[in-house]
Amino acid sequence: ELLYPDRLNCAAELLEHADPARPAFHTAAGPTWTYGELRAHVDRIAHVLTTGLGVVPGNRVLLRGPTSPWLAACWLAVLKAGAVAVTVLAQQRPHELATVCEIARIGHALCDIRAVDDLAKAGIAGLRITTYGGDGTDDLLHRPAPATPYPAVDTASDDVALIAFTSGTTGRPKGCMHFHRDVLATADTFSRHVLRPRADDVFTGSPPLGFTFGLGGLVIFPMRAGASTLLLEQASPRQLLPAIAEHRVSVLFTAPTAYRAMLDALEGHDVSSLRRCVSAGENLPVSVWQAWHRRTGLRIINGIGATELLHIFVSAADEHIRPGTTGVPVPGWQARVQDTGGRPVPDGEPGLLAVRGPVGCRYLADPRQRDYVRDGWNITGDTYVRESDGYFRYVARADDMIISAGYNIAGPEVEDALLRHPDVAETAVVGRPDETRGQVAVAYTVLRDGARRDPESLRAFLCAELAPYKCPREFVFLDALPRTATGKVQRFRLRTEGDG
Ligand code: 3SK
Repeated sequence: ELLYPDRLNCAAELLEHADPARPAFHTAAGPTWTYGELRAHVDRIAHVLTTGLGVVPGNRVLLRGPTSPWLAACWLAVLKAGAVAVTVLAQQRPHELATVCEIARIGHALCDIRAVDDLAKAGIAGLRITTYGGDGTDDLLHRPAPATPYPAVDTASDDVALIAFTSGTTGRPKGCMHFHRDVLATADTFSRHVLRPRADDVFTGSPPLGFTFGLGGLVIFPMRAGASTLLLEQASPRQLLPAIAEHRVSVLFTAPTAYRAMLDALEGHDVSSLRRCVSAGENLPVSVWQAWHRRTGLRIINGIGATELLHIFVSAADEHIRPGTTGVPVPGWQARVQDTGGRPVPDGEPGLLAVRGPVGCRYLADPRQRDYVRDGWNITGDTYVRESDGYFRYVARADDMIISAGYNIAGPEVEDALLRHPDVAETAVVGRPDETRGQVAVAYTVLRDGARRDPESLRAFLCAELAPYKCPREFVFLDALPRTATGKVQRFRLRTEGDG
């Protein structure tokens, strides 16, 4: 069991234990910050926030900017000052930002000067915006502040530290409140038991800090271990590969599609420094796991996490990894598969994944809380099978199961097969309403450069791999799949394609 003191400020806890002389953050071009320098920057920002800007404990502060050491320092300073950090994604547009500010009643924003236009355009009444990274005298980093340590605000371990927004794939965004102790709990469960980082590790990855997958993987976990992170503003697969070689990165966090794209570009890149590769955010096709293993010798750590629960709760490490499954409950977590009435279903049968552990879903003023938390279990919205040996195998998002002429078809299984076709770069298989069959499976596919659009060849390939009822009725070719700002495929947009 995780025991934290009643009074706990997680930012102070993350900052205080590392050796001040050791590296904390690297960037592609700029100088490395040591933990001592990071602490000094955080303390300065916390002074400006409280004495200069009048932020008081409990105030909610919006943070917006590309991934950078300054964004991470602002996040730590807000928490150290006892305020609540609300991170948003750089891609979010003015009306989305306005919704977040309205839901979370945000009064202050710290915004990278390069990302301020959309925030200013949102015209949010009562929002005080302070920029960082500019050269004006009112810029956060140029404002006068004492050069003395900032004493962390004595927060309770169950004071809210951050509100993470999830857009889901549709609908009004939901704000998920997380406590100071939750931040440490993610590091003391998934990171401590599965990732097992060392102080000499160098982390990097693509998820933005406004997505808790990135916040955990690139800030919380490395800091908890006294390790360092290469924070990349641009982290496409083609940019990750040379960065891994140049900075001798040892721990990589990215999404399944990025592993697949890196495989195509791997030739000539040295990734021998990697010792841990984590994949989450979407289903990891077994073919991608196998190809990565074949080419690099590394076993990708697959995981399922949720913004509602802050980070990963089912996963497995090293020799415990079983390709094609997500893994087992992370120590500290329990998981089961149940029916819609909350009754556990037998092993081997699909049902809804339900989990409980040190972090729980707490939506901010949202009645959908009742759907997510039932009888003390968090219902993640994923369909899973628990195998008889206790491993959890992903089937589909519960909303994404395709029911066609009485058959249940899991889109990810068909996608996995289609991805083995040499011409296929990306694919999403969804159900489209059909008068006679209820739904039919449609494969939306992005082909590799130069490949010919040949639905018959794809159909023949799939029919050799899968039972005929699982083969899509239709193939639609796209230049790119529609994705959310966090990289998840927006299947609802494909399902309703053509609905006007
Ligand atoms: O939403 C997700 O898929 C996710 C995965 C890992 C960690 C955190 C999150 C939110």
